[in-house]
Amino acid sequence: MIYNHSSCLAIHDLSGVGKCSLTIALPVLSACGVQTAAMPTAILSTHTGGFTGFTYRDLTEDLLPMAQHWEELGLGFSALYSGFLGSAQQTDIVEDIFRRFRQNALVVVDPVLGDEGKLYQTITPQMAEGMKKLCASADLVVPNLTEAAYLLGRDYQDGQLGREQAAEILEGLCAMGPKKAVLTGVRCDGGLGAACLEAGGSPEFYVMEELPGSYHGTGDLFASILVGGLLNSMSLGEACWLAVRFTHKTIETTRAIGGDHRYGPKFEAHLPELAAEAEAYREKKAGQ
Ligand code: PXL
Repeated sequence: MIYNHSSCLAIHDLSGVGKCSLTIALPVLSACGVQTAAMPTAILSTHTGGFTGFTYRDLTEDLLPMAQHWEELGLGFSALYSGFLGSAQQTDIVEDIFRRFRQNALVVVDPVLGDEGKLYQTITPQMAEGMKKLCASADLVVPNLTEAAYLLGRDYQDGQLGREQAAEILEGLCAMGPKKAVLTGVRCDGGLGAACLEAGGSPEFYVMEELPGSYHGTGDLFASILVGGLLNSMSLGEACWLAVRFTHKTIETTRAIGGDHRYGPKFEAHLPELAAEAEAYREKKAGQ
């Protein structure tokens, strides 16, 4: 067995029910062999997508003290990975935390703002504005089409996207600052998946047959697998393909089991396969 020595700082909310954010990032990164530190940006009884009456504890005041304690402990990370933030001030705070820990770390921002053309319930225009700055400080951004439209100040477009349109969005994202971008929820070549670009390179497209319905938490699942793949030394394209395949499998399982999709993707049964693929990749790399 080849041990994975990488570590990640995951900065997302903790929603007690309705898998998303930390309740996806932690198990997925663990399956990929990555040791992960959790920095919760807010604690909620459920996520905000389709639930009402949820509790919401904003942890803005706790983020810097947590980071300072970890600095005192001399901790370092291979990746810093942020997602849903709890308040508008947190975009600046997370940028500061990136500055403190970014030495040798890959900085990944999933700019969690909205989906299907709309902002999530708790996301204010001010937060969306702050997210642009945070994205500019990242090495890699992973927006869906709605988030990319907000970040680039464009109209949201649904439906099939030509390769050229997707490439143009990816170039716009890289022009904001990050050297790498992955666009999710891309419908092209008759399928659904993701497109990725490393600045100066050519865009790559990874799509599979689209399954009907919309599944809450799949963006978080995709981004967490992507980070897990990268922390196993996969290329951006390889990690994208891993994330597309496992997200697709999970949606198949979630559909087969049925029930209320607000409770999140049923990825648990696939974690052993993900762990096996990650380990097989580490072994292959070690043997090269
Ligand atoms: O999956 C994105 C997400 C993360 N965290 C919270 C959310 C959402 C989407 O609705 O509400 C709390």
